[in-house]
Order: sequence, then structure tokens, then C-alpha cells
Amino acid sequence: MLQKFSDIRVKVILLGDGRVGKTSLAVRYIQGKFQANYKPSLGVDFLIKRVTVGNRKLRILVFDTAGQESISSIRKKYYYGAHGAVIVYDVTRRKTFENITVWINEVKEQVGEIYTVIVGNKTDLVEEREVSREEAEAFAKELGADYLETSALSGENVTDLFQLYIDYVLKELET
Ligand code: G3D
Ligand code: MG
Repeated sequence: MLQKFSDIRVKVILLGDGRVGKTSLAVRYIQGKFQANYKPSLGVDFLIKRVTVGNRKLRILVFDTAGQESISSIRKKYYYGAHGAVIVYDVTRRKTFENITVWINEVKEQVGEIYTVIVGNKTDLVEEREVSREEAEAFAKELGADYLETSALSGENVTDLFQLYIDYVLKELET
């Protein structure tokens, strides 16, 4: 039987330095839990979540990379058809914040302008923080990106993060 309404596809790609929490955020969103030892197979991997908004059915595809954060090794197919990029840094490691520009340039090079949210992850590690929210927010604003802080461990803001992409795609469909 033909399906009258096909699912709306939302492809989100996760970028950022190694160990900032990309896989943990994907797993937290898709499976609703924090899994400390989750190790996906090497290469490009994606997780799918089915979401219903009103009478619309969506398939959220979260693309994650494992062990290939070095830019040169990321494959084109990772970016293909992406609706949005999440650039994650670790609020306890300043270097990962400084590298955001590298990731922004990579996205521009691969797919041009795309909806981008900068995410400061690991907010639960309050004592170890090296980048303030104010500084990161100002930086994101300069880049024209949205900004959000998350903890894959506590789950703070993780659903909200992916909801931003859902809202974005639904809005695009209406215009
Ligand atoms: P990556 O996919 O960006 O490389 P991972 O990062 O998701 O593999 O996470 C790297 C490490 O950070 C993991 O530690 C993971 O458990 C931890 N981590 C991820 N998100 C958070 C968070 O929000 N808070 C805290 N406290 N830790 C987090 P291990 O030691 O398990 O390898
Ligand atoms: Mg990973």
C-alpha cells in the first residue's frame, strides 16, 4: 500500500573535537540515557528517532563520527543532505572551544550556509569549567549561530537541542 504521507526527514550532523560528548549526546537523545561506555563502530554512524509533532511524523537522523574527528578523514557523505550542524565543545576544555572556528569553516566548505547550533557540553562539571556561558554566547552571536549548553550526563537541554532542528525544518516547510 502506498503511504499517503511520508516521514519528514531531519538530518543533523554532530561535529566537534574528540571526547567533547558527541556520541553521548546522540545516545542520550535517541535512547534517553547516559551510557558511559557506548562505543559505536568506527566511521560514520547514525541513530534514528521517530518523532510526531501534531499530525506530522518525523524521522530524526543523528549522524555521529567515531575516531575520525581529524577533519581530513571525514567523508563527504557525512554532510550530504544535512539540515543542520551541531558543533559541540566541552566547557571544561578551552581548546575545544577555540577549535569551533575550525569546525565552522569545515561546514562552510562542505555544505555552505546551514543552520548551526553551538553547544557547550558537560555543564554538570561545574568546578572544572573553563569557558563562561557569556563568552560562548557572545561568540556564537558573532558567528550567527544559536547557542545552547547541555549535559549528556544529566540530560539537561538535550531534547531541546534536537527540537531546535525539528522546529527549523518544520518552519522551512511552511515557507
Ligand atoms: P565524543 O563522541 O565527542 O568523542 P563521547 O565524546 O561521547 O565519547 O564522550 C567522551 C567522554 O566524556 C566520555 O567519557 C563520556 O562519558 C564523557 N561525557 C560525555 N558527555 C558528558 C557530560 O555531559 N558530562 C560528563 N561529566 N561527562 C560526559 P568516558 O570516560 O566514559 O570515555
Ligand atoms: Mg564519539
